[in-house]
Amino acid sequence: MNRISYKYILLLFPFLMISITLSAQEDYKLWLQYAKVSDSKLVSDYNSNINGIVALGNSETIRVASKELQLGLSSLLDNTTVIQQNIEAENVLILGSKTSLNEAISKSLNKEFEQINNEGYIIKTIQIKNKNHILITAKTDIGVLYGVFNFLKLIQTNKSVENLNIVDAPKIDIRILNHWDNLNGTVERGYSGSSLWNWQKLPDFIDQRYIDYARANASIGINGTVLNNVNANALILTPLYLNKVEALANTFRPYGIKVYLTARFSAPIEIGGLKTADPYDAAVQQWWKDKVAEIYTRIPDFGGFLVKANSEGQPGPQNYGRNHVDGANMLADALAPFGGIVMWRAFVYSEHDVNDRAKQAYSEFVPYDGKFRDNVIVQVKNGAIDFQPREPFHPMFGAMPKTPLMMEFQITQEYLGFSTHLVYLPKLYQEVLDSDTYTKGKGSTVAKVIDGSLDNHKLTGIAGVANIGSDINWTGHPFAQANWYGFGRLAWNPNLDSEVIAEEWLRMTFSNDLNFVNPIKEMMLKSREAVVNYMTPLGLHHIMDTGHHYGPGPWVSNLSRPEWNPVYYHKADKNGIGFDRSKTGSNATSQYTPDVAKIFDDVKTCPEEYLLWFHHLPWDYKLKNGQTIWDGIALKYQKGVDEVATMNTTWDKMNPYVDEQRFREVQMLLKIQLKEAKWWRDACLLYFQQFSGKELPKGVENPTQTLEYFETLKFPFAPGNN
Ligand code: BDP
Repeated sequence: MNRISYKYILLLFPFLMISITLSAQEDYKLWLQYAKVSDSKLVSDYNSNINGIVALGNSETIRVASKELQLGLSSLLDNTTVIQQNIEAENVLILGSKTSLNEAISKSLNKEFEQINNEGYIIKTIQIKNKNHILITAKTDIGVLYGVFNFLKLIQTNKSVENLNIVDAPKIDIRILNHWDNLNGTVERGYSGSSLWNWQKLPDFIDQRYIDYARANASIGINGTVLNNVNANALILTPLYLNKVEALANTFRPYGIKVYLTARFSAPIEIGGLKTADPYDAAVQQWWKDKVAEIYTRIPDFGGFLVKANSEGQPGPQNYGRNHVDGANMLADALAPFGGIVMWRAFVYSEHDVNDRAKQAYSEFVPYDGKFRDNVIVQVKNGAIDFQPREPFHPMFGAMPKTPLMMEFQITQEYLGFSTHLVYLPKLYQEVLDSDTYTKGKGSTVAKVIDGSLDNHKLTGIAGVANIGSDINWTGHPFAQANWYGFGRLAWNPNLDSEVIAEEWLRMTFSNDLNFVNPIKEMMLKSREAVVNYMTPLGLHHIMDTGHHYGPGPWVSNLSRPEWNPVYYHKADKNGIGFDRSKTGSNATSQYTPDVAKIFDDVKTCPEEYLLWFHHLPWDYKLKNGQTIWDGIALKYQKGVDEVATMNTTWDKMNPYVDEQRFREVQMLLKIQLKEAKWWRDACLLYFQQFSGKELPKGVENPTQTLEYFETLKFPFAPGNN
């Protein structure tokens, strides 16, 4: 490089830096962009309704809430209204919890207060001495904070703030993220950088990101976080680490976020110096009691433990001839005096069990219904196999009426193209939540099982395996932020429509311009079916390459555990394809209630999206549209690719509505997605074609590489696989 160009760069440097920081900030700001409202008429309408803020109460949370309000209003509306003490002017925004309100106002809202729980909020236009004001109130300060975020959302999405009367409350108590973060900074199944938690610098260094993380979560109502991996390291329970955990808990507290930890079942041996971790052993019980007491002296509102036991090699009560109830209840007894809970995972399957893997969790857990302590909730994964692009709902939902069950969704895209593919997951979550278990007749949806309304449970919860990491944009893909957002919204209310969620998110994150919102919303909504089509159409599942799960690997058959091999799941041979889970096969269908079992069992009534999940069918079996299975599969793979091509052309037109950096990022990512969708199509079709022996139907593009080529692809350093 010559001197002139050096000089040129040096001159440009400050500007380059500014533009990098600015656009990076957009990525970083998630859905809390607070971009200036572009319609000036709207701005003046809003401003005429907001003449000042009166914040009642002086907790940290109220401080955070009023700061948020000031930030939002100044940046959305250039409204630099300040906090004031008295309501003198008209149209003042008042925020404060019930106890901080004067008696007359509080009484006038009795009806509304009755409708909300401790985390709900009320946003209401009220009159005081004939003057209009907007009141944001709740039973607790955290409720007020939720109200503030929702008030700002009205402005962010250009809704009216006249005559407000909003009463809203979460339907599920524990709305929690599960971080599969390791103490060495890596993230299991993480595709957006390393762990947010800098254990080395904690507790003294509080990274601004911890605060921004808490704020983002509070804005969508998430109220808990499990900091560390379910494949747990006992060291997190030592004083060295508890000190650091305490610092994080202190940081998150004003935002209503409780900290939970994973508990390694063998911790009493590994860090406690005991010879056993047998839950029947008195010394072991005492060790956990002492450990829990120690945690609560540091973190008085500690949430409790998440436990993966006797699953994929993790230690558990079965190592001592005890069962899940023994293990969970021992921990529950230690936590109960402090109000803590145990989230005991039901993700279990064993290589020694010759039964269909899809049946094992149900078989192992359902007999224990009603035997767990009141502060135990069983955490059931979405899908009896493992977070696939599509799985029928887990048969445990509805099958344990005497035990609270919580849902575990995966937000990180282990099986859905990592953080490279644009897949809008709330569409998937909604499909599962709306599924009908029929356990108490029609309408016994999964949502009703987990919000406790079906069986009257007090303890309710929903967990999302986080997709958050150290990347500037938090989630790797700008659109993966929508999955974090959407998880939070559905955790708050599992009956929300994923389309409504997509629209709010787009408006807050990018633009209110309908020329942008409408086509991109449609693109998001279709993206989930697209990934199903180009990866695992018609009920195929778990045919990803093994270990890292990146890309197709339907041919893999050499792993020691049979159920780790894709061939176990698709069972393709000369006679056909699919896993027979009907009465004639593994009879997994019998784990559903008779109404549901009947539908899945009969190949004629089984929804085609689950066809090969429940049935093994000949290659020339006719689908409802008259296509053979072979043609149907091939055309679905092609359709998935075509859908991604359409996503590309849709996005290419969005340049005018999106900042340059995010526009480019998404554009590049969609190109990779298209390349990988074709890879999936070609590799899977070439592989299955060996068995079907049939030509590709008209309309399906010819593969550009051989099967041997695809089989030789290796990715030893694919992320997330530690
Ligand atoms: C599988 C993941 C593995 C997790 C396991 C779990 O591949 O990394 O540890 O689930 O949920 O999906 O425990």
